[in-house]
Amino acid sequence: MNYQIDKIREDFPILGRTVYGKPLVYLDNGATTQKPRCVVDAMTEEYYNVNANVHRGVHFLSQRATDLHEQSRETVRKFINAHSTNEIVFTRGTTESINLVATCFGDGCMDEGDEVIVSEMEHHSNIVSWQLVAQRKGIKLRVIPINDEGKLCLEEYEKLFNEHTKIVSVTQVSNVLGTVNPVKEVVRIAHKHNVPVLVDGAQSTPHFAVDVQDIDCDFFAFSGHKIYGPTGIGVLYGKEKWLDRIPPYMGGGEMIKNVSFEKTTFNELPFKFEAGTPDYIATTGLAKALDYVSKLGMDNILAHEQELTRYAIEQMNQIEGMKIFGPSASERDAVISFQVGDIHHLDLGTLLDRLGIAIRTGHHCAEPLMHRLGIQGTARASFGLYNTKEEIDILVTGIERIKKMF
Ligand code: 7TS
Repeated sequence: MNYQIDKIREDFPILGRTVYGKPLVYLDNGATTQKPRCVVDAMTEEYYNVNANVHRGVHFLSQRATDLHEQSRETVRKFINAHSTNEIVFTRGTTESINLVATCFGDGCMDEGDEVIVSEMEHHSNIVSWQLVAQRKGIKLRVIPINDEGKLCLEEYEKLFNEHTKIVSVTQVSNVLGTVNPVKEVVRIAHKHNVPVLVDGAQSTPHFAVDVQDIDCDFFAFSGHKIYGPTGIGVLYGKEKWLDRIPPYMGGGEMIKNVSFEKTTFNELPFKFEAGTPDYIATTGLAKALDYVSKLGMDNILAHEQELTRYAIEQMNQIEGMKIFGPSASERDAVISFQVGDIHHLDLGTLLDRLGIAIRTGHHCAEPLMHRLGIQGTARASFGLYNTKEEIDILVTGIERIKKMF
């Protein structure tokens, strides 16, 4: 495999910096990823040379900015293999994408007593958005349990369906356990019951190739900043039949066809869901990021990160008192949540930070999962395409050092 890690790391200026005089070891990629120079450069270039509002001007710059923005939509379409750019809605991120579906599907397709199925391992964004609909409309959340390995119980899932089930909303990869869920099977079962599925792709898209037509999901959400793109931009994919059926999310410019005080008609897809000036600079950055990972090859990124994850689990398991949560190395993505003896995860994170090592600690916005695991929180190392085995060695040595202090 021609994966030149030293060269790749040079694309990310921040990886060259130090923290407290130590080289930065950035292992918090599940929270957000660092940006390659090409992403930042493309955005700066657009601000300096192209900037104008999109979809409205007849003038040169506006047309050029619109072209760039719509080319970015096409780049996203290709990246997840959607059928049409009409199915690609730009949002601020996964959270907004999920809220859009919960709100609009909830308003348009759900009545009191109806049910949404989520799982026990969801991020709060895929729980609370539905709870808000539940409060407004009197719908109920049903929950797919997980087993002790941290995998979805599919037999229990199937039992949750009844005539009130209107939608299923599950994550493709757990941001805590790293579990890669069999979303294709989740969708197949739901469709047997004529129920659509929203897949949360926040933690999958940065790590392996996603094909929404193959998964056959009805909605798919992901964030730009977790896939080496800018903050504040994300994507909602939706099958046209569903985007046509559900009402708009926000009202404003861009999302209308005609407005009068008597009657307003809405714009065609995907603009019906894009009220106001979009972050057209960020869409350019996102497209650059997707081009960047595509050029490296999602399969190469996956192979590199799997190797890192296997190595990390092997090395970390040598540490006495180490407890790693989630499935075996071959069944998980590049995220490792762990506890070491009775050292509090916050102490672990704080002391690792003094060694220049950035990890995340806490409940990871998945409190129901923490309850299921019977814990308050964990330390979490999550890898990206630029991490190395040397960095894992530094993490392991760091943990050993901290253990000696306790
Ligand atoms: N869904 C999953 C599975 C996530 O991991 C996250 C963010 C979100 C949704 C929300 O994404 P956002 O971009 O809209 O914020 N997860 C994390 C994390 O694990 N650490 O920080 C953010």
